[in-house]
Amino acid sequence: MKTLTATLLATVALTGAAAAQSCEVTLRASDTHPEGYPTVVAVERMGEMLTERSDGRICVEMFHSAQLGEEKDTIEQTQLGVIDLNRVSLGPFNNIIEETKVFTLPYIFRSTEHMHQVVDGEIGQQILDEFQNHQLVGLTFYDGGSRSFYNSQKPITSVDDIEGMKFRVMQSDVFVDMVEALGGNATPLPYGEVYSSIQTGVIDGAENNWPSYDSSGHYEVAPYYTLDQHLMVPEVLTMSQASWNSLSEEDQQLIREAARESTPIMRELWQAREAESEQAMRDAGVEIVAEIDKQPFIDAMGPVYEKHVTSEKLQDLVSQIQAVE
Ligand code: BDP
Repeated sequence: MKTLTATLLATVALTGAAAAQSCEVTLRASDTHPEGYPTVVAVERMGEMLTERSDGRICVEMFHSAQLGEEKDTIEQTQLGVIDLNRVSLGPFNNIIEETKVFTLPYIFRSTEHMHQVVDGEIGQQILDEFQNHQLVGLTFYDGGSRSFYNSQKPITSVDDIEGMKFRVMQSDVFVDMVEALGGNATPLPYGEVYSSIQTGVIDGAENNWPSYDSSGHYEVAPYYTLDQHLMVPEVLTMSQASWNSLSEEDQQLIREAARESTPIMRELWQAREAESEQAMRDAGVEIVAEIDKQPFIDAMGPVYEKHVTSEKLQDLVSQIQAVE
């Protein structure tokens, strides 16, 4: 009896140990956002799908809150294979993968629906395919909402108010030129430096969507938010090509599918979070300029398109995007 119990216990212990160690592949995932943010949750869900579908062989370990670094650095780390999965804004890819610029041009998308049509369709796939030429695999797009200006100084009610103001932008020349076309001064900075830069007056403000404005706490130091919605920058889930190449074709397929399936999950979470954050900002006393004539903002963007949409390839992509209903 004693022996039997011992054997049983040993078996249970072994099974337990085996289960704990059964992840043959652990994919390290990076995100700048905190726990609970829609992008973070979506990648975690993707990890759960992968673990289940691979009978426990593939796991995803999420490093949220920029634990692995700011986006520009994590992109390099992903190209090197130090980070396996990386969820980032398309913005910091502009200076690396030229084609990504077309999705980050000011006012390129007419609505969320238009953006979904484009990124979910052939043009989206074409942009994802471009990552292959840069040691990366483009897996799927997530939503990034609309980005608007906020600042510490005053309510912006027209383009004229931007004159001479200093705004942080993501590290991409497209956004530097965008702010300059509006008469402001642009400072490209990593996301994590924005709060203190506003607080110390190095910059007057920045621009982002409701959930980021909320979760970063930027509203505490920049309580004037103007809904000009100049950008709708999709976010992208990428994988290191080095990590990708080390997997079997079957596992690559599992990853592709789980990534794709995480997009509708993300979008649902995003929709809810956008509304929640907007309400939280109103409750926090942010002064919101919601009624603003966007046409002068749109009209000012000509030089940005002229400077960045230069090759025939990009011109063609822009026309294709505009033609999508
Ligand atoms: C947020 C994006 C995040 C960017 C951040 C930024 O989700 O990926 O890092 O903006 O402004 O909306 O840098």
